[in-house]
Amino acid sequence: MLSDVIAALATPAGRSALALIRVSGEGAHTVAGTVLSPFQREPPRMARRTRAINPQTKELLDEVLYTVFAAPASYTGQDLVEIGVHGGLLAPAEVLGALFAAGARQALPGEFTRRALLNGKVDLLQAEATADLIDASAPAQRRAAINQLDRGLSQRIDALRDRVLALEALVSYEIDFPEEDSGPVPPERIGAALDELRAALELILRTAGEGERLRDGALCVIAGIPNAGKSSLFNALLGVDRAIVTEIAGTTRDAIEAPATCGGFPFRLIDTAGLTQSGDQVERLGVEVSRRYLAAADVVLYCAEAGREMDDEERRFLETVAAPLVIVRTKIDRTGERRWDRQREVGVSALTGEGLAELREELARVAFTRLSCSADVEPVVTRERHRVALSRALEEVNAFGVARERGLEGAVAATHLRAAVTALEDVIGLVTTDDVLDSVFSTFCIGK
Ligand SMILES: Nc1nc2c(ncn2[C@@H]2O[C@H](COP(=O)(O)OP(=O)(O)OP(=O)(O)O)[C@@H](O)[C@H]2O)c(=O)[nH]1
Ligand SMILES: [Mg+2]
Repeated sequence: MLSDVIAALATPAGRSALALIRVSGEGAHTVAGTVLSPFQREPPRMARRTRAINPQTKELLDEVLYTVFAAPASYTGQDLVEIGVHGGLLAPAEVLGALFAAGARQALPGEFTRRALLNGKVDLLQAEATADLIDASAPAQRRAAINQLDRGLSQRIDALRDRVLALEALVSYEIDFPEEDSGPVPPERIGAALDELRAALELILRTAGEGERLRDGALCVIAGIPNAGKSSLFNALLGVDRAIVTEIAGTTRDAIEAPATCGGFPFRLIDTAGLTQSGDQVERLGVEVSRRYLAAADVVLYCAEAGREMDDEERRFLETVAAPLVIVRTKIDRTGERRWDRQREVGVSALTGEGLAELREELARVAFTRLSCSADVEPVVTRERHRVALSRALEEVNAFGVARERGLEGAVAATHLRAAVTALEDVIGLVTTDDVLDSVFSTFCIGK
């Protein structure tokens, strides 16, 4: 299964100038050679022009450009052929169909990259970064993905693993010479190495919150009393009229979600029903939904009209908000309403667009404090999978410290370091079980 010949369209289906088909596996050259005529394996990595022919009917399907790669020097590490065909719906489908007739089978989502991983061409972090790069919609997501693809995060994890291995070596030295009172390794040295390791693990784990937010988009909930201008602001930030706006209080009944990019960072904007103690049942349900979103928010954008004093109820509400808060003064275009606390509040007009750029920057600063400050891209932990494994490594390192303090036998304490190494190797994917791979690759597109 890991070496049979697979083929897939690597570009999206639809009207386009060109499309790319990939064929990989043991015998990929033979399969391609059945369809492409003339076909030449040598020298590899050279683009050549040829004709794609249906092997059964001998019908000419397309004029194509192909490149042969010989194992292990290819994306998958296997024999591979890339065929550039004309785009559109038919030419790629006909050539692909001919390849299937010649013995290839349709590749599963992510199967090319999965083979690359199994053949040691990329590690699991790089494979994940490939998918992240394809899915990136905000510039910051692309920067993080390309950094991870370039082994930024992998190198960081490698370095942590080296630290644990070094500590393991120090400890094993101690185990080998138990009779020497202080041992050949001063205990302070082990203590210092342990502290450094712990600090390094904590440092990378601290990037997890923003890192995961960077992949999923920060949940930004727009709240405020009815008619405050929430839906208008939501539409203005999106640049399209998604939510209905009227002068009637209680227009929005349900939460509406839409993705948006602010200051280069990804957000999931939620427009909500105005917070009120309404008697209307539908409206009450809407308010209930708003409260649930508020509990999960990464940042709350609170709207209040400029020039209007907030009442006690609003103030009480603001005190209950757990997430970082951005207070927005809306409708600043209205004459005589240009008063607001410029130190702590952002004034905007959905009508004229004034203040929107500042608001976007403020949102990025609040939801991505660390990432928006570090000009160069530091590797960040972008998935729950990484965070869980790194936390496990930290727990084991801490358990090692406790075992030493309690004076446990060196060999027993050292088992925790072994477990920490395993946890770090899980992050990079050195030894990865099929179900982990299945869950990573299930989200890939076909042809990657
Ligand atoms: N002049 C001006 N009017 C605005 C602005 N933003 C909103 N409005 C008006 O204020 C009214 C309410 O706006 P909405 O965006 O529906 O307010 P909301 O907070 O979503 O209201 P509910 O969904 O009912 O809670 C509408 O009549 C809008 O046209 C603005 O920036 N300037
Ligand atoms: Mg509304």
